[in-house]
Amino acid sequence: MSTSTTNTVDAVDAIVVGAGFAGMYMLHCLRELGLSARVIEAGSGVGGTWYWNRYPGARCDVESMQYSYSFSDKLDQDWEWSEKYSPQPEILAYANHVADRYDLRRDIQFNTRVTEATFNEAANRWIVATDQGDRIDAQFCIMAVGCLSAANRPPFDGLDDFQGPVHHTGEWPHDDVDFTGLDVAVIGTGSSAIQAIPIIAAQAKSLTVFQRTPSYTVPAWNEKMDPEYERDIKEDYPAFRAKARARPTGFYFPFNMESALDATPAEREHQYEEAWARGGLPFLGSYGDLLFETDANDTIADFARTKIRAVVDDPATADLLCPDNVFGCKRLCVDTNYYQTYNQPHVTLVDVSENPIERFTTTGVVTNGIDYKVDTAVFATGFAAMTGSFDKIKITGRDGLTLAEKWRAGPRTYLGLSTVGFPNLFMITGPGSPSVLANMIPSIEQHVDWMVDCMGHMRDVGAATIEPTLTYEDDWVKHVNEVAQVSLRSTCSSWYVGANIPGRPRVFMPYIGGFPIYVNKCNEVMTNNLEGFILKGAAKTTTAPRTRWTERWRVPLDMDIISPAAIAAKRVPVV
Ligand code: NA7
Repeated sequence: MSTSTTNTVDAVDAIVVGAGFAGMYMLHCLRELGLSARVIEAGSGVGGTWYWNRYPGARCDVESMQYSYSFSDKLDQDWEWSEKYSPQPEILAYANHVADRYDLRRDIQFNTRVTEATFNEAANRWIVATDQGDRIDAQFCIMAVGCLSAANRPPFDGLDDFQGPVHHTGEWPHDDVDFTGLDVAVIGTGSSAIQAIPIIAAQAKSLTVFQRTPSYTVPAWNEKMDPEYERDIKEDYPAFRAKARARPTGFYFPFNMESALDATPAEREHQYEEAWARGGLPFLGSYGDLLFETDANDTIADFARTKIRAVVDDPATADLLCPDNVFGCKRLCVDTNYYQTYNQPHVTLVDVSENPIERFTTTGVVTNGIDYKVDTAVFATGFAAMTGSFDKIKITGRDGLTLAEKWRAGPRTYLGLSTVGFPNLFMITGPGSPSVLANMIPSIEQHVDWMVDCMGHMRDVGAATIEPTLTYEDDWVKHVNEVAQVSLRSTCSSWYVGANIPGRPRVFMPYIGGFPIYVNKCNEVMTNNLEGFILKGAAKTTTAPRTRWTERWRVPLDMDIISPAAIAAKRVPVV
């Protein structure tokens, strides 16, 4: 579909905002359900996060065999990943393959940004407006806008006067950016920076990294895909998927339920060494209580700091790189040669924790009175997570209430799927769902499957709108907050709580209770005739929803790991 410049109102059953993995799968399912749909996408291609984050070294931190759609065994069998952890171009190629394979592009309008979505109460329909002048009328408005899609660009003084190019990792140019022979600044040391820094350092004449808070990072030990491993999984991919879905993280890895504090120092050392040698996010599964007990967490944090000091030659730089906060409180990073990079003579680490970046000059970055001369700057400064992508659109529900107003003190949803006052507005991996704390693609599929069954049910019973009740929404928000308090994760200033952006309310946004518990809850709500939701206009309210899509989420759970006893004993792996 080409970009429209008309002002006529088009009508479809569902409008989907975003053509990342969420919007693509939603479109595929809507078609199967027999609903008409249009997807609006700001980029010129599909892939969402993997379309925008093209920075050097961008790579998924969930293993390739687990980071893909699971809805088609044929797709699972046909696609081949080349590495243990997929690089961004390969994930984007996969997204394009899916778009071609299911002929998705004909219902996606690219290069178009949704600016407003307004619920018309008289008609029970949404009117969606775009920056290309479109006005689209739809029964359902489905937000597939991504959790990390609104780039945070700190408004440093003097930035407009800086003569060199400035690139944000999350809005990276499509043309190659060549740092050869240049003096480069990288601002930020989160996941994106940690992936990009070793690659940029290999090209640049000099690299100055401005660090406000050091991150913990575990080596990926990335390698070519082991054909035997791939063959084993593909022999029974559905069983492997089921095993992964039964894990709190939505992906499978070895997890030790024991307490770190019950082990002797020698046992712990052995356990951490083994887990470090396996690398990646599963390192956090070394013990069951690492994210619950500060004393337990101290043991893994000490181990990680020892590893940093063993690699980094200069003790002062090593000290700066050693975090002093809870291990895994902020999102754990996964790297290739990050710490080694600081042993190169042309790489400098500048601490801006106490003396923030004051300003940009035409030729540099000033902090603590020192002007660091650079030709170009990379902002690896993260995102307004979870709600930032909603904030970019003026969303108006019943009684003229905007979503931004409703969420002023923090997002409020029922199951992260929908919110009171905004009938027929669905959110894929919205705040209040496991989303970023679980494997994103299964999280997306589970949400979409639930929504498609829900929309199918509405059609079956002739309902015009669906909306949660305030009581159920309040109870869910309370539960999300209570569970978050159990974990040490709620204690630090991460993007999980919105604290990385000045002025945002501090609320732990994702649901930390674990993917299987959450999925069970969604299944239960569906089985109980959409408990907690009000359907209006339905002719036959007693008909139970058919569960054509959600059925595949009724998997046996790994009760050792997610049982109430495990939760009470604070032994739940969260990544
Ligand atoms: P992150 O993890 O939010 O990292 C952003 C980094 O930028 C972090 O080190 C911030 O320091 C730093 N930052 C932000 N603003 C400033 C200012 N004003 N001055 C100096 N430094 C600043 O984003 P990423 O893109 O790396 O990763 C996001 C997720 O993508 C990641 O967790 C994975 O799930 C994939 P701070 O820590 O706030 O002090």
